[in-house]
Amino acid sequence: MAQLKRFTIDPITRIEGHLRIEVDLDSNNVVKDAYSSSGMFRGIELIMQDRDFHDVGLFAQRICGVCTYTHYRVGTEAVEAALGVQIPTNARIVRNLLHASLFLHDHVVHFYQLHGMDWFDVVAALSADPEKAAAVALKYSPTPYNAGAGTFRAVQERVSALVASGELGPFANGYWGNPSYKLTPEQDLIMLSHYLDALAVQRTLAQAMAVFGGKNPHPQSLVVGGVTSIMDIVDPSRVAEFLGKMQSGAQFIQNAYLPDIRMIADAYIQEAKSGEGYGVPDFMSYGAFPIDNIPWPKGAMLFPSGVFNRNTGMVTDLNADQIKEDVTRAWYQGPNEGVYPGEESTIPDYTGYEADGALNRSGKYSWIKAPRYQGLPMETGPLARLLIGRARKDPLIEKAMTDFERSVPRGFSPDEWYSTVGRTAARAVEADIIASQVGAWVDELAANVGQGQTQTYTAPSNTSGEGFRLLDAPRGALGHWIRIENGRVTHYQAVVPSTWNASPRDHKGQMGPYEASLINTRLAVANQPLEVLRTVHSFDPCIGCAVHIVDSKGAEVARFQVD
Ligand code: NFE
Ligand code: MG
Repeated sequence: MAQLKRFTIDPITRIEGHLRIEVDLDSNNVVKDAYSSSGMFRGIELIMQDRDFHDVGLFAQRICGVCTYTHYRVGTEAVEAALGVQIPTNARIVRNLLHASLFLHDHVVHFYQLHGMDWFDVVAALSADPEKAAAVALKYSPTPYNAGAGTFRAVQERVSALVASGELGPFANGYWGNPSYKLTPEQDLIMLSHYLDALAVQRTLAQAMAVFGGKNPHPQSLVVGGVTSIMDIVDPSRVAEFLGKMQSGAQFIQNAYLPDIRMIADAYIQEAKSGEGYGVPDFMSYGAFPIDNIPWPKGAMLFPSGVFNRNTGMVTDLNADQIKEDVTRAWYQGPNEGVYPGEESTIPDYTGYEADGALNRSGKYSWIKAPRYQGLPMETGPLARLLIGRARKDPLIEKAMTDFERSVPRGFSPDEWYSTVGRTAARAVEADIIASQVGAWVDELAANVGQGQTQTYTAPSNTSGEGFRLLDAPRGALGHWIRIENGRVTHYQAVVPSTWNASPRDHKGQMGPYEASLINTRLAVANQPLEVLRTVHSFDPCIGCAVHIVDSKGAEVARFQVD
């Protein structure tokens, strides 16, 4: 067998945190082996020790600067689960509205700012015909977003000036001209123009969060037992302000994001049909957006929970007992088969790199643990949520997926979801589903308030207990486990979406989802790993979340024990 070539991308950019991907290429530049590693260590779970339970959400929220609110919510709800607190309906709705603003913000920023340039060629966009581009935009939406020839010409002038100055700014270091870019120059120009529009849209969505959350990022209106947004929910002008900002985000999703994904699905037909970027066959969701007050997992959710296997087509109910974190190949101590997060410790065991700087492929090689469900790696995130919703015959999700499949001019078969194109499309479809619910949730809130139900908070009556909260974040399945004794935290463990997806191998040698998804990917140009980046980015990696414990020098880290 011919010698494989090692190719290292470190760091992966346009993500949160520090991620390294090492792949082996054969002589045709096809990926034959892949390793995903984080070189970053943090300590939020450890910081939680001995804190007053009221502070858990605020500390947990600092796990990440991107999905801030989600750790705030799940940390707070873990406390509520441990103490047996039932929050009032208004609090559940406000928490969902805040979550909706986070999901829409994250998905828009991800597709354009973090992932867009894996799909579109900025330099080629400059040679497009603006009149033709305006006509092309009409092929993907009857009402395309800010897509007139004049707008496109202005975008070209703006970006050309940047290129002429030699200061490419956000467009520096791209693989411009790579043959793996499949859009026409006119399609590139539409994407470039919406990339710039998205910068304003994300600001509006961040402002939406601040209406009920007080500020963004890191909102501050959740407390154990409910929310403190009482002044905002009884003031129709505040509710209208939130709704207006969310509706303007929804319009962008309808008229830019979804149409642009249709365009990509159209152009990247070969990548979608061949399943490029498909990784593991198992998909998991804890569910998201509870729409009744019945405790998890029995209550109804906008996105139902479950575990789905592509090969059998079967969806099964989740059993939290089946979650374990395997650290055989991660820089921690622990037994081979892993430990349930409710019992798990975080004991660093840093063993370093090979002498030539490569990952230690026979030993430990990442700060990211390897969560497994029933011993299996799971892909989690928007694609998992859609596949599980479809398998559970959820009418809203089924309709949204079918509508998308039909809306791609060349058609889009159900098998094509199992690809990088599909994973990216799923995020847009999900954003549209969420946006479509916001009006009804706001109406429900207004109806409650109109009937005099203004309660937003239930005081906790216990100070000790044990529990967990499983709820999906934008990137997938998020769990926080907690034990509280006499008002103080004695155990904390978070198992986060990017930990599932970016996980290293486990004691059985099973690859994590990023790793598995890269196998057989072919690079069009040997030293330009565009296709690898595209697939890794399609998961929307967040390494701050994934490790939640930073050794900035890569040197020996102090040892500490939780429990
Ligand atoms: Ni830091 Fe997060 C989300 C969580 S991680 S972005 O979504 O939890 O994967
Ligand atoms: Mg953890």
